[in-house]
Amino acid sequence: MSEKIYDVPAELAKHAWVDQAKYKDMYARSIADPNAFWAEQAKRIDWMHTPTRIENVSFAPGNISIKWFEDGILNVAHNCIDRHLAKRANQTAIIWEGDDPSQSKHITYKELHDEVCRMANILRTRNVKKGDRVTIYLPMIPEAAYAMLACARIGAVHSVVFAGFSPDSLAQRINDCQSKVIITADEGLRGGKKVPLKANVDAALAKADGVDWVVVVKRTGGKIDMNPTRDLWYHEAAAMVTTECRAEHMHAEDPLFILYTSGSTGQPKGVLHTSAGYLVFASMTHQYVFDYHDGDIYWCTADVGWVTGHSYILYGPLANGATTLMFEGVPNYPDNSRFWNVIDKHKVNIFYTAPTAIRALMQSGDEPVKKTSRASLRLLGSVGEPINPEAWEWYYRVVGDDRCPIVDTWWQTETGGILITPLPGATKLKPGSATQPFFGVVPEIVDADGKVLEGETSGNLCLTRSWPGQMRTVYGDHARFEQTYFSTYKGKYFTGDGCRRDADGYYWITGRVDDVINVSGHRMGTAEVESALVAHEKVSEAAVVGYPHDIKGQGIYAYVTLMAGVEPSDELRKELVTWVRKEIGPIAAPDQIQFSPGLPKTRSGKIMRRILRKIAEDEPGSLGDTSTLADPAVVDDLVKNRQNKK
Ligand code: 6R9
Repeated sequence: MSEKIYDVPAELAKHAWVDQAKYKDMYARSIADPNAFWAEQAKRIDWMHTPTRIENVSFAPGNISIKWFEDGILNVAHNCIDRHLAKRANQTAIIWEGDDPSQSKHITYKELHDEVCRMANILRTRNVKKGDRVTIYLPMIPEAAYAMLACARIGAVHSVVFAGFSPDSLAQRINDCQSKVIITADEGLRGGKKVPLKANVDAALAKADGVDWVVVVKRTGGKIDMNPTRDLWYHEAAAMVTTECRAEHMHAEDPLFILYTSGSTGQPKGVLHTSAGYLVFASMTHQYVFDYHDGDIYWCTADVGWVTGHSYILYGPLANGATTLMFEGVPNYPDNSRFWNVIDKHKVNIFYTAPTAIRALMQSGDEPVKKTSRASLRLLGSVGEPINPEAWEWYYRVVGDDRCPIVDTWWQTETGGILITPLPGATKLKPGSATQPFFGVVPEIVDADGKVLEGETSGNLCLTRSWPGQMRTVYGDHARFEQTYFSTYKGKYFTGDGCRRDADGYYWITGRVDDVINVSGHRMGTAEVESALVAHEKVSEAAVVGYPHDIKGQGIYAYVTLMAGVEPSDELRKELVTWVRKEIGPIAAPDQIQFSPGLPKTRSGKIMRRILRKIAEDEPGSLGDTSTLADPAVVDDLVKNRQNKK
């Protein structure tokens, strides 16, 4: 671990929202009197009724209940748009940068208002009501923002499904939350390649019921099928509605969105976020963590299909009246300078991306970065997985020219917003550490038995208190919510992450301790990839683990046992990779497949994943005790045929 320390730049501290003294003071107040602290923060948004009850939370076994600002009434879209119009009607809300570098546009707050109202009216005239679910399956085009905010405006609950997911994954998510409407595009465009979104929706709807309407945005003009009784073109419907649409009065705890995420077992969970607490927290963290000031150009490279896109492309920045950049493309198209060219083109001040992108770009050397200016940059951010100190140093030195602090922000879909992070004007940086808790956040490190570990230590990361952005439930399955997050360590929220606390009280997230792997910053349940593999007719059994991967952080390593009589071959390997891509989506494609006649099982039939992980990591010398295996001999074969020999 690197122990280099980077001081807060003096100039930055002078103008920052929060310096070191203020961090200490505000943090202490947030813990000593959360009700007073969050009542004050609630003022950052507009209310139709100001809340008088602030925190009402129970983490008690059998009674997990999380409510914030519960008697408040508000509308999230009003807060992200209408309330800014008096001052910012002509300010750019969204800069859209297309996949093709010659395409970009600026959307003002007034234009955003009009387009969101149109989309909202399209939904309203098709009978979408408060509480109804709408699935959004769109590429990174402005209509994705219009669609999300339109739902918020009329009180519908959006479920955005990443446009890289397969028809099956989409169908599963549509069914789980029973969406009435799907909003999609003809095709997506990424790195010059087309993605058949409408065709995927058609395939998904062959397996999903209850969808009345499919709204189709024309992006590429590619040929698609339109079902005349179900599908409508967005541009045609938009021409028939007005640019005014009343914002629904919503209770603080009314659902805002569902976002599916992978866990260690079973199907993806519908993480449910509600209106007020989520918005207050997204807005506050966006302002303080990125030290956002009026006039800044802010760019988060995530996709709106992930929580980072929800909180830090859309809701946080727009609640703060910011100019937020939305990028349709990829980091290496048309070439490896794309990010830096976009920064120069739009004079980006704050840039927030993922370690996997940094590592990939680092591989092509300094030149593609150095030939650009990047003089506008003031602050850099990282999210999605642990950033290794080498990548951190390169990001700092080459991208930021030794000038821009890096905020390494730890959080999760479940947390709604950033929880452990530096504040750029307050926190000294250590490469690889997410540093210190945000206001109101109390991390605790526990051992396997739940014993609280003090001081310099490492173990499993829990949070002992609620914060306003916390998820409220698993959609339709509150028991699973409790089981997943509150049953391992009673009375506290368990994050699923391992963590080290150093002598300075800095937190270092070490990665997942459950059967979730993090591939290029995307969360994947090993169980999901396993069930996709065993759904193939030639596969009898599969076990999937993560292994260290230079660019992706973790790669997917699959052990596959074939049906009797099926011969292993490279062809079959390719077939299985294609199969998983089709079943789940390209992000779940295994990097390594090892055909293994047997898997290491205990006498009670449990697969010993510890052994599989060590073999995948190419560390056959440290398998530990294998004597409890039903057949210790299978290990020799696994070791001999491992795929990842260094
Ligand atoms: C926001 C997001 C959550 C998991 C989380 C952890 C990992 C995210 C991190 C990080 C180390 C960071 N993670 N940020 N690990 N340092 N700065 O990524 O949400 O997709 O739900 O993933 O990602 O393992 O538990 P999500």
